Amino acid sequence: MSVQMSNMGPLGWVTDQAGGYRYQAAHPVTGAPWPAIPAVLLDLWAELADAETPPDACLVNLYRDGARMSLHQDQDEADMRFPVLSVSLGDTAVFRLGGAKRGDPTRSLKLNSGDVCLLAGEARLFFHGVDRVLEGSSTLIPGGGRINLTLRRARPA
Ligand SMILES: O=C(O)CCC(=O)C(=O)O
Ligand SMILES: [Mn+2]
Repeated sequence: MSVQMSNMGPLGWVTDQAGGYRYQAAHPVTGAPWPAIPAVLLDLWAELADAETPPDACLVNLYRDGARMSLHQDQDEADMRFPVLSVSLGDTAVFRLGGAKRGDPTRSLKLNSGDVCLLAGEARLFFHGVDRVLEGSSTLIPGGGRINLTLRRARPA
């Protein structure tokens, strides 16, 4: 995967050759807990995703140098009734959204800095990915690129 990743919140989504993809409470290299999810993101989740149950994971993706993300479903969470909410910052992403099956038709849409994407209901398990990032389309991120913050409820409520 060409995207650089970190996390905020009680759980982080990590991967390595030994363990594959998983949620865990500590940074895989340092063993340190992840920093807290900022209040502004918790408020956004309460408003748009779920008013009662907070997210327990916020993935931080950094796209630079032609990084992209292939078409996939978010399915490592315990309860799919909780939506996936993400905030785009910095360079514009060319986002691809399909359907519930890999072969379903897809559409392309741009996610600009400040855009919020909510995968909820039927769309919770829709295939999606990032075809490319339009380098230099924003000056927000020092050093350039795009940051995507993805809030999820990984464990049961
Ligand atoms: O960067 C994005 O907009 C999507 C990220 C994503 O789908 C993921 O991290 O699972
Ligand atoms: Mn995803």
